[in-house]
Amino acid sequence: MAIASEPGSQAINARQAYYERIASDHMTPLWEVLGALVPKQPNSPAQAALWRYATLRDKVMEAGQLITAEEAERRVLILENPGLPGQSAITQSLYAGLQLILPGEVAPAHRHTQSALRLVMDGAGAYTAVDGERTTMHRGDFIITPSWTFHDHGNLGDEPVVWLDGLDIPTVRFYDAGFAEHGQNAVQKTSRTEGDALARYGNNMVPVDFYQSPAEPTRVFVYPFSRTQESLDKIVHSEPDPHLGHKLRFVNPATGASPMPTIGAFAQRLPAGFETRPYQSTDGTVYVCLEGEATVSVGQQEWQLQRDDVFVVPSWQVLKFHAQRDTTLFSYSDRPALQALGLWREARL
Ligand code: 1HN
Repeated sequence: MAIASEPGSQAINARQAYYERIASDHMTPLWEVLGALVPKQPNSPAQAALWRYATLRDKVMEAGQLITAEEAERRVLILENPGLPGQSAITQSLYAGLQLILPGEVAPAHRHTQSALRLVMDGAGAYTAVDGERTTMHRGDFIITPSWTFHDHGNLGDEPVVWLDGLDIPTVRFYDAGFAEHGQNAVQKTSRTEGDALARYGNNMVPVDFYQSPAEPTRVFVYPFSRTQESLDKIVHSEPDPHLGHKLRFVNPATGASPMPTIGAFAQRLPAGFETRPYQSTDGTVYVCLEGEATVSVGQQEWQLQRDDVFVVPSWQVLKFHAQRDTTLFSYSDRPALQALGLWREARL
């Protein structure tokens, strides 16, 4: 094979002048960017990053003194990836934020094409309503508001309630498919009693004539932490996966697919003393440490995890855990979207 000769300075200057001439016609040479466009492996501009819960809580409580939930519409601090400044993104495809609702407050009803999930972190007495049904939020509950469902939040208790929001905002922005509208009333009227959807669709049965295609979101909009814990507590007595420990994915029970088509969610238990083998996957993933104590390493970074800390693992970065105590992790990622597009890969090292 002939070795390409290096261009002389005259050739370089001629090429540069040519690039400038074609730029005014909105054209640019592929050969200058081909390597970056088609990398040998993912090389995300997103960075591994950790947010300490103590800091998150302090800062969002400060916002509680500066603006009401009603005025803000949603009183949220965005967790912005340090490698993606100004993009309201924690990975290239996903958003994360910490939301606070104070006693007596209402976050008014609206709907949008962006899909959302909540992971309840702190406090009691708040509810989320989704398309006519309320659910009381408990710590560790995983709650969804699928695309185009009306949702509002309220705090009927006497303490601040804080949760993590996960949305597919960058994905919907990428596809230029964002629509939104306000509800008729700030607090939507309820049409079903609390627990109706879980009883109807989330208890090993569905209404007799109910069928869904895999891309349709589940009617189950709350996955109570008590149920998640029950499953993890039972399965820890079996052999853990060497790379993942005991990891379960949340599903639409009617189809077996992800609860929502653009965001997948997972619950994971690492037994005390367990060390995972190195693992990488193309779904950039946001984690919450719900219980326990563990060291996590992501690429060159290493952190000692404390309760409620949030961290992000960008696509293809090598992930390892070492649990000092029984540790429970919640996580969400764009895995179902990548799988639908044939782009999901993992490597077990
Ligand atoms: C939203 O609707 C909520 O409903 C939270 O609580 C965060 C971020 C961007 C767009 C819509 C909510 C959001 C959001």
